[in-house]
Amino acid sequence: MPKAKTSKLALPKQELLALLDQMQLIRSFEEKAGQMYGLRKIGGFCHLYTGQEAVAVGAISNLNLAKDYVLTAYRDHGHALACGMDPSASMAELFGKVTGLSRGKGGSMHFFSAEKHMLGGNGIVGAQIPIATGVAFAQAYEKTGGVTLCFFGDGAFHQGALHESFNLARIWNLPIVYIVENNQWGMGTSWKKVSAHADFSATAAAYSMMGLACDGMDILDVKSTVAKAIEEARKGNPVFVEARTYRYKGHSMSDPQKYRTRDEVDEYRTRDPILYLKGRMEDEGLISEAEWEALVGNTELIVEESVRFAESSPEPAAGELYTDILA
Ligand SMILES: Cc1ncc(C[n+]2csc(CCOP(=O)(O)OP(=O)(O)O)c2C)c(N)n1
Ligand SMILES: [Mg+2]
Repeated sequence: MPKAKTSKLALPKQELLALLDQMQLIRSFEEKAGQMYGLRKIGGFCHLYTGQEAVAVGAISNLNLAKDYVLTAYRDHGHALACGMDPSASMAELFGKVTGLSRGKGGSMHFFSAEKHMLGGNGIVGAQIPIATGVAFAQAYEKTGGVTLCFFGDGAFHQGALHESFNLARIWNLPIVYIVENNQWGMGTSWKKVSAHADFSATAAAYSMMGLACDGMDILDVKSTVAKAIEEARKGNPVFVEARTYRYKGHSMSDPQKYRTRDEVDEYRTRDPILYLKGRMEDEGLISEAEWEALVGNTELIVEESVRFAESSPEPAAGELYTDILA
């Protein structure tokens, strides 16, 4: 079901190209990570973000990461790259190398950068929600003018910690935007089977919060919706945004995907967020085939280089086993 093309693109060409470029970098990175997992260069848990690129890139493109913060769940590679974290250090983290973002000790689920204001990556479903609420509390308390974007999945929506956090965010007027990436599935369970409400964003009303919904396959809709949410949040009004999206790959690398049909996946692929933006730009003469090929070629070079870097980096030394960890 291709999306109906609406109004003219509201952003300048360079900005659109940058969004397309970031989404394509995430796509290339994730495809390479999948291959490297197959070759056993990467071990442990690994959850790919393919299909959801428009959500992280569209939302995070609105931030000023000098003062704003991002927190997310374990499907975190896309958010990290959208925050400007280094693809080579990201790949090295997946490889468990000392040059990785978390010195090779965090792995796929624990990408983190204090410098880039990306505070993880969290393997416990919903755990980042109260943590992000605390970050927003600090921003308000210290009057930094910053906001926090807190991403989580549809599977986290029913966690008690989310509802406690929403309540606190409202009564303390915290500068936070909660974004549920409703990719339709929590592991192998349809969100429809476990949700009492068919419209997540409507539940914001229960906390006197603004609730917004956007098409997570359309980066322009994500970007403008989250921009509006951030504007509210900076005034001390927390906002809850639902982005309807879809993950193309299995939940993690060991998922036989028996719970969904190939047709369902193929249907969403016809609305691919990257091809959608590219198509809209082509319609308005804002990208040529040569520009597109150059963009794809460049992201592939960056990703190839990230693999070279990860392969050639050393493992953490055995004596480092107990450093930089909390136990
Ligand atoms: C507290 C907790 N319960 C259960 C799990 C096991 N688990 C890992 S991912 C997941 C599904 C989460 O789905 P969703 O929030 O929709 O995120 P998605 O994988 O779709 O990005 C579950 C139940 C966990 N990691 N933490
Ligand atoms: Mg989900």
